[in-house]
Amino acid sequence: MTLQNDLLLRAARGENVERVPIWLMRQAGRILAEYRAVREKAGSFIKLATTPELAAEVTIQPVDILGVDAAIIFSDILVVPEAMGLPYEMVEQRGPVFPKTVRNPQELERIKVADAESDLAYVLEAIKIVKKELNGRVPLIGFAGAPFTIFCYMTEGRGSKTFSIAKKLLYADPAFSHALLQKITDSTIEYLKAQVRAGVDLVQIFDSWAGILSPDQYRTFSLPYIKQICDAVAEATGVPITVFAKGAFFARQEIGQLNCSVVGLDWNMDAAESRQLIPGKTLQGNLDPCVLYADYDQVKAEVKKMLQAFGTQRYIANLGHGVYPDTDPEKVKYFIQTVKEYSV
Ligand code: 1CP
Repeated sequence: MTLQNDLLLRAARGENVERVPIWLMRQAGRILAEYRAVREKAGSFIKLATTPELAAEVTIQPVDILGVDAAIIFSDILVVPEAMGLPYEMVEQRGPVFPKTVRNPQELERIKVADAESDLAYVLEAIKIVKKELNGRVPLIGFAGAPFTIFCYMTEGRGSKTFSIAKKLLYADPAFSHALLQKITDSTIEYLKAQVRAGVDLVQIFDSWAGILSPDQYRTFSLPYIKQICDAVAEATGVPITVFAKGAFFARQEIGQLNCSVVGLDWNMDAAESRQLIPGKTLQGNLDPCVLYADYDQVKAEVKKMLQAFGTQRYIANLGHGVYPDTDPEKVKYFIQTVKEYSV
């Protein structure tokens, strides 16, 4: 099916656009009262994420309500460890927790490479429903966590500011670490390929914890696995791939050389410097989500500054990380409208 609004895909491929496309990381989520109502009905985050009709409903909400130029499938990066044999719980006000972790070769033995078509069938089903219901209005983004970020949760068992248990393993047992990272990578490649077969138009890899690694460690434990994913998914599917490595300002040049079309930036990364370090790719980002707590005039001023810095071609407007849950949805709408208005 041809898309009515393919701005995001054209920008990702480096084709000309008549205005800058925009979407928001975490757009399908707690900022919307309409999301909270569906989540209430589902009973829990996990129930919502594993019920394809409901996951599809909250995926489409931001397209209708906020006017974004893409939908992102409502799911979580943690469905991959779950499919590998490590179930998680979503604890209210605290976030995800894994009752069991993987910290040694014996525990690794019990972890399998996920079979996307069976273990993650509910996500693939949600994708099919969304594609049908979107009916070509905007593209649908699929996603997965980068192997290192998934490794963090599988070893640590929960969120952390430092992920020192995960990082300790990189130093103490590199062979184990590489073996676990490879199993996650193999699972992720198959999962992203399955998402494309189910209908997603492009995919994003979230390396949310990239910034806790030193440049050397990043080159050893994260980049090679993202590279495997980009190479395999690009070859098998041809869809544009976005790599978003939060905090990895030090690795921009190397990320820019990956087999991907788009590089996501956080707000610590300067636009002009990033253009220089990442030639020939589309950039995505990078407004500080806290700007959306400021007044309307300040939001407008920051948007104009961002558009001036990135230009209108080879650029996808977004925040530098997910939108914070207590952001006023009216401010989010204003952000989106302002990008649309000032980028033509
Ligand atoms: O109560 C709830 O509704 C749970 C909140 C929530 C939501 C809405 C979680 C728990 N996950 C999600 C959905 C989600 N997660 C999406 C949906 C699509 C969209 O963007 O609109 C996506 C893309 C993710 C990805 C995700 N999950 C990442 C990578 C992106 C990022 O923000 O860096 C990470 C790190 C997670 C783990 C996770 N899931 C949920 C929480 C609170 C966390 C972070 C845990 C931590 O603090 O370490």
